[in-house]
Amino acid sequence: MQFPVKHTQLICGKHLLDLSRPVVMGILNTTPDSFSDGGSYYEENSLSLNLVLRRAEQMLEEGAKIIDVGGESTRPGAASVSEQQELDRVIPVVEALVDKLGALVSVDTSTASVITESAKKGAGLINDVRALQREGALVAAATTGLPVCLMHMQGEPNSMQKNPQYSDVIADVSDFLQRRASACRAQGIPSERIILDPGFGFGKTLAHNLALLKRLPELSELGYPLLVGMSRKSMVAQLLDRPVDERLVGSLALAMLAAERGAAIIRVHDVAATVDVLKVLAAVVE
Ligand code: 7PJ
Repeated sequence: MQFPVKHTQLICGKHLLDLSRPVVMGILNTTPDSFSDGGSYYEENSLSLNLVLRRAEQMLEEGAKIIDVGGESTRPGAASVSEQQELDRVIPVVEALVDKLGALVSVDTSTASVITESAKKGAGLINDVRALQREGALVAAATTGLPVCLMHMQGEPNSMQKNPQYSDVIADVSDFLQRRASACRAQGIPSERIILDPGFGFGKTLAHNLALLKRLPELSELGYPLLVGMSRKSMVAQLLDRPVDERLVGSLALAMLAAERGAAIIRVHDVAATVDVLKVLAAVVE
């Protein structure tokens, strides 16, 4: 096999991202309540830029090519954040990672003002779990000139896991992603700047997640690079019955399977271990 990405180089602001083989995106949540690393960077109830910088630096040393900064927890049942809260959490972090570490920063947001302000501070990629459907988000993203990651989600985070249903999960996800990619192109975002993501765990049962992983090559055929995020998610818990701090091995196995099936960007908490897995895969593929 060969890694299937067609547009092998993505222009992310000042950074050129080489996707000729799969790369790791490290997760950095600035929320106090994310399910896995939530609250890790808080001191006396306020976000510590110093702790954030140390963690980002570690992920870059371990081989992450992108740091994904999020300020709104999307886990089922998470508290909603105001626009101002999200700006307060995300913008100083983007600025610090860009200025102090020279990092390629992706912003995990659905909010137009967060997209615009992050780009001003030097973010290189917009990652939206709502695929730029919130008011103003699509225009804001197009105006930045940055690549966008469009993710599929059924429903909204507070209710999405209640009873997700599809007539054909692959076709439904694929149709949605193609529609959103068309909307982006119509707004002036060229296809070379579009990344797609099936949205593992976002309004999906275990069976849906497994079907999407098994048939990932079909999504890859749409011609856009794919991003996947399964790290420590409940699909690992359902498969292995493990608490969140014991999901590394399951997450690595899923990362390997996704990369082998064509994922270009793997979004994870455990950077060093995932980079090792991808090196092993690349050695076999090339
Ligand atoms: C994803 C994400 C994902 C993309 C989150 C978590 C929940 N962005 N943001 N894909 N998941 N593109 O990390 O468990 O799967 S937040």
